[in-house]
Amino acid sequence: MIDIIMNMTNKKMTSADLIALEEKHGAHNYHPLPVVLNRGKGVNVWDVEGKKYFDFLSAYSAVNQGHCHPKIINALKEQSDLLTLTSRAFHNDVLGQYEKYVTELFGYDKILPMNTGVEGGETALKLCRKWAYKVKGIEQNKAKILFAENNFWGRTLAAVSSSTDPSAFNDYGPYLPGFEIVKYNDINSLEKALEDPNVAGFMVEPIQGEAGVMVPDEGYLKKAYELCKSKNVLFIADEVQTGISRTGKLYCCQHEGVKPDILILGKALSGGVFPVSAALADNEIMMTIKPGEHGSTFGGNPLGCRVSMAALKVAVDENLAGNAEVLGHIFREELSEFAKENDLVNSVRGKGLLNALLINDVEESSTAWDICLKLRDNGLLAKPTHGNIIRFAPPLVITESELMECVGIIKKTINEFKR
Ligand code: IF1
Repeated sequence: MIDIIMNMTNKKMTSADLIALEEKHGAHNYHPLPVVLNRGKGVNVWDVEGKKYFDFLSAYSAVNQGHCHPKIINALKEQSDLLTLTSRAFHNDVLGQYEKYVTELFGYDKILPMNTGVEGGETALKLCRKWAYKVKGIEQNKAKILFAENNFWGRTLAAVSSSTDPSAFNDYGPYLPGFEIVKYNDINSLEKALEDPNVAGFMVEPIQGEAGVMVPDEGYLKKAYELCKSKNVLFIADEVQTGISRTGKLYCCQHEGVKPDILILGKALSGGVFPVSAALADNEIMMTIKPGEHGSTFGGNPLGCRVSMAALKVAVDENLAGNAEVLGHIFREELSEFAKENDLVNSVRGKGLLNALLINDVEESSTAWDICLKLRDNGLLAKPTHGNIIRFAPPLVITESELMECVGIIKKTINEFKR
């Protein structure tokens, strides 16, 4: 354990000391739950005072494989002693092997490796525009891309230009043009927007995470995909949060047999050990970008590729999708029953181990936050997505007995909660 010692007093720094450092020296662009973590293993994390917690956020589904999975950490350690970064000015001996493994696993001709989820999204949109002009034949600078209301795909100016959430886009104008909004889970809304021949793509989350784990109607993704195909429009799936076994399949669109034209991955693509993201597509789309037309210093670096290969192998070898499917049903059954007997809980929704609890209060309330503070006191970490919605997303390595222990903590906390 690395003890962080204050030089002057030789005193171990407390959570309060460390929060004060962030307050004084860091931008105030977050409002974290007041807990300071310094260790993680599997489904558990520990704070600097040594208190143990169940992690029910998984860094927003980046730690699907569990904290510090030995196989992923070993890959990181091995490669970090060999070669970490060459840039794409030169080849390295890992990238090609990684690209073969990932494209065969997901069933695509090619992958364009990036780092953060939002870079994966940006890559997908640039591919979509290139394809619009070079393949579909839309007039230059006229291509339109559709997004779903309440989408979230990151914090860049392009991402906030497509957002319908004022807290995401306020004071960041002027916004990128060529983006239009359709209602989520509404085929008629999409059909109407697709009448415009300049539409080149529709980018959508198969389940909207930040919006509050909004699961669309059965068949929505399939119908949306077919509508796009009928209009020669690219169906782009943002699976940064729903991908890598989280919802009970390798990626969420597989529940409806949909193979997106462009698949965006991130977060658990590396098991939360190193920033790795990607856009996957077949040649007609991927080959529209020529050498020098897109990339990134760290994109496809050997360290990230080795880590990502290990993370994907863990997801497959440990059947994390199967575990998520089975335990997700148990979680929703338990909490649905609980909702019937507790008037504070409205309902539970989700797929696999991406779930949310709807609290009987208004969106602007602090109830969900206050419940999360009590959950923290009781040894479980979760965070609200809205004032009345709590997301529950544990690492997919969780066992049934650990899940039932956590269901007990959630029920106990809510039963004892007083507004
Ligand atoms: C924050 C939210 C979740 C994502 C989807 C792309 C990205 C994300 C579906 C971009 C990232 C993160 C960002 C992080 C908190 C978290 C988040 F609350 F912001 F909205 F998960 F819901 N597509 N989501 O969920 O990936 O560039 O961050 O690697 O910004 O606070 P990124």
